[in-house]
Amino acid sequence: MLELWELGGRDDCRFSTFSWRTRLALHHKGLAFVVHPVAVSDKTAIGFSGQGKVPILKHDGRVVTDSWAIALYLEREFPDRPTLFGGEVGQTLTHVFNVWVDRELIPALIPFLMGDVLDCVSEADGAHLRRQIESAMKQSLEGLSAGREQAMTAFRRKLQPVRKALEANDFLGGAAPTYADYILFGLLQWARVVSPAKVLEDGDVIAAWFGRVLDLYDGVGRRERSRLERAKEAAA
Ligand SMILES: N[C@@H](CCC(=O)N[C@@H](CS)C(=O)NCC(=O)O)C(=O)O
Repeated sequence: MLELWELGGRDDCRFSTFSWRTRLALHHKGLAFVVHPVAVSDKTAIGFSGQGKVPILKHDGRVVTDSWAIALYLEREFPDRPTLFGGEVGQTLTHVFNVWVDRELIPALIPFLMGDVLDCVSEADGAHLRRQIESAMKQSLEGLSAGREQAMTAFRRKLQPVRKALEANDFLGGAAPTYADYILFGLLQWARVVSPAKVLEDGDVIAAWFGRVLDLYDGVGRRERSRLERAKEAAA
Protein backbone atom coordinates (compact mmCIF):
# COMPACT_ATOMS: atom_id res chain seq x y z
CA MET A 1 0.00 0.00 0.00
CA LEU A 2 1.48 3.34 -1.11
CA GLU A 3 0.13 6.70 -0.04
CA LEU A 4 1.26 10.16 -1.11
CA TRP A 5 0.54 13.44 0.67
CA GLU A 6 0.69 16.55 -1.50
CA LEU A 7 -0.68 20.11 -1.45
CA GLY A 8 -4.23 20.73 -2.52
CA GLY A 9 -5.70 24.14 -3.27
CA ARG A 10 -9.01 25.63 -4.39
CA ASP A 11 -10.90 23.65 -7.05
CA ASP A 12 -8.81 20.73 -5.81
CA CYS A 13 -5.83 21.98 -7.79
CA ARG A 14 -2.53 20.21 -7.12
CA PHE A 15 0.36 22.64 -7.29
CA SER A 16 3.21 21.23 -5.21
CA THR A 17 6.32 21.29 -7.37
CA PHE A 18 8.09 18.64 -5.28
CA SER A 19 5.05 16.36 -5.13
CA TRP A 20 4.77 16.32 -8.92
CA ARG A 21 8.26 14.82 -8.98
CA THR A 22 7.12 12.03 -6.69
CA ARG A 23 3.84 11.48 -8.50
CA LEU A 24 5.58 10.91 -11.81
CA ALA A 25 8.21 8.73 -10.14
CA LEU A 26 5.42 6.49 -8.81
CA HIS A 27 3.87 6.28 -12.29
CA HIS A 28 7.29 5.60 -13.81
CA LYS A 29 7.62 2.62 -11.48
CA GLY A 30 4.11 1.51 -12.44
CA LEU A 31 2.96 1.55 -8.82
CA ALA A 32 -0.60 2.08 -7.64
CA PHE A 33 -0.98 4.74 -4.95
CA VAL A 34 -3.51 6.81 -3.08
CA VAL A 35 -3.12 10.61 -2.93
CA HIS A 36 -4.07 12.76 0.08
CA PRO A 37 -4.26 16.50 -0.56
CA VAL A 38 -3.38 18.76 2.40
CA ALA A 39 -3.57 22.50 2.91
CA VAL A 40 -0.15 24.16 3.07
CA SER A 41 -0.96 25.84 6.41
CA ASP A 42 -2.40 22.70 8.01
CA LYS A 43 0.49 21.03 9.74
CA THR A 44 -1.67 18.77 11.93
CA ALA A 45 -2.69 16.70 8.89
CA ILE A 46 0.94 15.75 8.29
CA GLY A 47 2.06 15.73 11.93
CA PHE A 48 2.52 11.95 11.70
CA SER A 49 5.58 12.56 9.49
CA GLY A 50 7.44 14.54 12.16
CA GLN A 51 8.00 17.52 9.84
CA GLY A 52 5.97 20.13 7.96
CA LYS A 53 6.48 19.61 4.24
CA VAL A 54 5.17 17.48 1.40
CA PRO A 55 5.63 15.20 -0.46
CA ILE A 56 5.32 12.46 2.13
CA LEU A 57 5.25 8.83 1.11
CA LYS A 58 3.90 6.06 3.30
CA HIS A 59 4.68 2.52 2.25
CA ASP A 60 3.62 -0.43 4.37
CA GLY A 61 3.74 1.72 7.50
CA ARG A 62 7.10 3.34 6.66
CA VAL A 63 7.10 7.12 6.26
CA VAL A 64 9.57 8.81 3.88
CA THR A 65 9.82 12.60 3.48
CA ASP A 66 11.72 14.81 0.99
CA SER A 67 11.23 14.20 -2.73
CA TRP A 68 14.86 13.18 -3.35
CA ALA A 69 14.84 10.72 -0.43
CA ILE A 70 11.55 9.32 -1.77
CA ALA A 71 13.05 8.83 -5.25
CA LEU A 72 16.01 6.95 -3.72
CA TYR A 73 13.61 4.89 -1.61
CA LEU A 74 11.48 3.91 -4.63
CA GLU A 75 14.56 2.95 -6.64
CA ARG A 76 15.84 0.79 -3.77
CA GLU A 77 12.52 -0.82 -2.84
CA PHE A 78 11.36 -1.51 -6.39
CA PRO A 79 14.53 -2.49 -8.29
CA ASP A 80 12.63 -4.73 -10.72
CA ARG A 81 10.48 -1.86 -11.95
CA PRO A 82 11.77 0.64 -14.57
CA THR A 83 14.77 2.53 -13.22
CA LEU A 84 14.45 6.19 -12.24
CA PHE A 85 18.13 6.96 -12.72
CA GLY A 86 19.62 4.40 -15.09
CA GLY A 87 22.21 3.16 -12.61
CA GLU A 88 24.69 4.59 -10.13
CA VAL A 89 26.25 7.17 -12.45
CA GLY A 90 22.83 8.37 -13.50
CA GLN A 91 21.77 8.62 -9.86
CA THR A 92 24.78 10.78 -8.95
CA LEU A 93 24.27 13.08 -11.93
CA THR A 94 20.54 13.31 -11.26
CA HIS A 95 21.36 14.41 -7.73
CA VAL A 96 23.47 17.26 -9.17
CA PHE A 97 20.52 18.21 -11.37
CA ASN A 98 18.15 18.04 -8.38
CA VAL A 99 20.33 20.43 -6.38
CA TRP A 100 20.67 22.78 -9.37
CA VAL A 101 16.91 22.95 -9.89
CA ASP A 102 16.26 23.44 -6.16
CA ARG A 103 18.90 26.10 -5.61
CA GLU A 104 19.05 27.92 -8.95
CA LEU A 105 15.81 27.44 -10.87
CA ILE A 106 13.15 27.38 -8.14
CA PRO A 107 14.24 30.67 -6.53
CA ALA A 108 14.48 32.23 -10.01
CA LEU A 109 10.81 31.56 -10.80
CA ILE A 110 8.57 30.67 -7.85
CA PRO A 111 8.81 33.92 -5.83
CA PHE A 112 7.92 36.00 -8.89
CA LEU A 113 4.74 34.04 -9.67
CA MET A 114 3.77 33.37 -6.05
CA GLY A 115 1.28 36.27 -6.10
CA ASP A 116 -0.82 34.17 -8.48
CA VAL A 117 -1.00 31.33 -5.98
CA LEU A 118 -3.05 33.50 -3.62
CA ASP A 119 -6.09 33.08 -5.90
CA CYS A 120 -5.63 29.30 -5.91
CA VAL A 121 -5.62 28.66 -2.16
CA SER A 122 -7.58 29.50 0.98
CA GLU A 123 -6.93 32.76 2.83
CA ALA A 124 -5.02 30.95 5.55
CA ASP A 125 -2.80 29.20 2.99
CA GLY A 126 -2.27 32.47 1.11
CA ALA A 127 -1.16 34.22 4.31
CA HIS A 128 1.21 31.34 5.09
CA LEU A 129 2.79 31.43 1.61
CA ARG A 130 3.03 35.22 1.62
CA ARG A 131 4.89 35.19 4.96
CA GLN A 132 7.21 32.46 3.75
CA ILE A 133 8.19 34.11 0.45
CA GLU A 134 8.33 37.67 1.75
CA SER A 135 10.65 36.72 4.59
CA ALA A 136 12.87 34.64 2.30
CA MET A 137 13.05 37.30 -0.44
CA LYS A 138 12.87 40.37 1.83
CA GLN A 139 10.39 41.87 -0.61
CA SER A 140 6.60 42.08 -0.88
CA LEU A 141 4.75 39.66 -3.16
CA GLU A 142 3.48 42.67 -5.08
CA GLY A 143 7.05 43.90 -5.63
CA LEU A 144 8.10 40.45 -6.77
CA SER A 145 5.13 40.19 -9.16
CA ALA A 146 6.04 43.54 -10.68
CA GLY A 147 9.46 42.14 -11.61
CA ARG A 148 8.11 38.96 -13.17
CA GLU A 149 8.78 39.71 -16.87
CA GLN A 150 12.42 40.41 -16.17
CA ALA A 151 12.62 37.38 -13.88
CA MET A 152 11.12 35.11 -16.51
CA THR A 153 13.63 36.32 -19.10
CA ALA A 154 16.46 35.51 -16.68
CA PHE A 155 14.83 32.16 -15.86
CA ARG A 156 14.65 31.19 -19.56
CA ARG A 157 18.33 32.01 -19.89
CA LYS A 158 19.16 29.80 -16.90
CA LEU A 159 17.48 26.91 -18.71
CA GLN A 160 20.09 26.96 -21.48
CA PRO A 161 21.86 23.71 -20.43
CA VAL A 162 18.50 21.92 -20.49
CA ARG A 163 17.71 23.40 -23.88
CA LYS A 164 21.00 22.09 -25.28
CA ALA A 165 20.26 18.61 -23.93
CA LEU A 166 16.74 18.63 -25.37
CA GLU A 167 17.94 19.73 -28.79
CA ALA A 168 19.68 16.34 -28.93
CA ASN A 169 17.19 14.13 -27.06
CA ASP A 170 13.46 13.80 -26.51
CA PHE A 171 13.95 13.59 -22.74
CA LEU A 172 16.63 14.51 -20.22
CA GLY A 173 16.92 10.77 -19.72
CA GLY A 174 17.63 10.30 -23.45
CA ALA A 175 15.04 8.51 -25.59
CA ALA A 176 12.82 7.88 -22.57
CA PRO A 177 12.11 9.89 -19.42
CA THR A 178 13.92 9.41 -16.12
CA TYR A 179 13.67 11.13 -12.75
CA ALA A 180 15.61 14.18 -14.06
CA ASP A 181 12.67 14.91 -16.36
CA TYR A 182 10.28 14.81 -13.42
CA ILE A 183 12.44 17.22 -11.39
CA LEU A 184 12.17 19.99 -13.96
CA PHE A 185 8.64 19.05 -14.93
CA GLY A 186 7.51 19.65 -11.32
CA LEU A 187 8.58 23.27 -11.50
CA LEU A 188 6.98 24.03 -14.86
CA GLN A 189 3.83 22.15 -13.82
CA TRP A 190 3.65 24.31 -10.66
CA ALA A 191 3.74 27.39 -12.92
CA ARG A 192 1.14 25.92 -15.32
CA VAL A 193 -1.27 25.13 -12.48
CA VAL A 194 -1.00 28.38 -10.51
CA SER A 195 -0.25 31.09 -13.04
CA PRO A 196 -1.50 32.46 -16.37
CA ALA A 197 2.05 33.71 -17.10
CA LYS A 198 3.77 32.41 -20.21
CA VAL A 199 6.98 31.02 -18.77
CA LEU A 200 8.30 29.40 -21.97
CA GLU A 201 8.25 30.94 -25.40
CA ASP A 202 6.56 29.16 -28.32
CA GLY A 203 9.10 27.23 -30.32
CA ASP A 204 11.33 26.59 -27.31
CA VAL A 205 12.40 22.92 -27.35
CA ILE A 206 11.68 22.91 -23.62
CA ALA A 207 8.02 23.75 -24.31
CA ALA A 208 7.80 20.77 -26.69
CA TRP A 209 9.47 18.52 -24.09
CA PHE A 210 7.06 19.80 -21.41
CA GLY A 211 4.17 18.77 -23.66
CA ARG A 212 5.67 15.29 -23.96
CA VAL A 213 5.97 14.94 -20.17
CA LEU A 214 2.39 16.23 -19.70
CA ASP A 215 1.27 13.34 -21.92
CA LEU A 216 3.13 10.60 -20.05
CA TYR A 217 1.24 7.97 -18.07
CA ASP A 218 -2.11 8.54 -19.75
CA GLY A 219 -1.68 12.28 -19.48
CA VAL A 220 -1.65 12.48 -15.70
CA GLY A 221 0.10 15.85 -15.89
CA ARG A 222 -2.23 17.23 -18.56
CA ARG A 223 -5.35 16.06 -16.74
CA GLU A 224 -4.44 18.50 -13.98
CA ARG A 225 -6.14 21.62 -15.23
CA SER A 226 -3.93 24.63 -15.84
CA ARG A 227 -4.68 28.03 -14.32
CA LEU A 228 -5.82 29.22 -17.77
CA GLU A 229 -8.14 26.25 -18.21
CA ARG A 230 -9.70 26.79 -14.79
CA ALA A 231 -10.23 30.48 -15.57
CA LYS A 232 -11.92 29.61 -18.88
CA GLU A 233 -14.23 27.14 -17.13
CA ALA A 234 -15.14 29.70 -14.48
CA ALA A 235 -15.95 32.30 -17.17
CA ALA A 236 -18.11 29.89 -19.23
N1 LIG B 1 13.34 19.48 -0.06
C1 LIG B 1 11.94 19.17 0.03
C2 LIG B 1 11.12 20.43 -0.10
C3 LIG B 1 9.65 20.17 0.15
C4 LIG B 1 8.82 21.46 0.13
O1 LIG B 1 9.32 22.57 0.32
N2 LIG B 1 7.52 21.28 -0.09
C5 LIG B 1 6.59 22.38 -0.09
C6 LIG B 1 5.51 22.18 -1.11
S1 LIG B 1 6.05 22.23 -2.77
C7 LIG B 1 5.89 22.43 1.24
O2 LIG B 1 5.47 21.42 1.75
N3 LIG B 1 5.76 23.60 1.84
C8 LIG B 1 5.03 23.76 3.05
C9 LIG B 1 5.62 24.78 3.94
O3 LIG B 1 6.76 25.20 3.68
O4 LIG B 1 4.95 25.17 4.89
C10 LIG B 1 11.58 18.11 -1.02
O5 LIG B 1 12.33 17.98 -2.00
O6 LIG B 1 10.59 17.41 -0.86
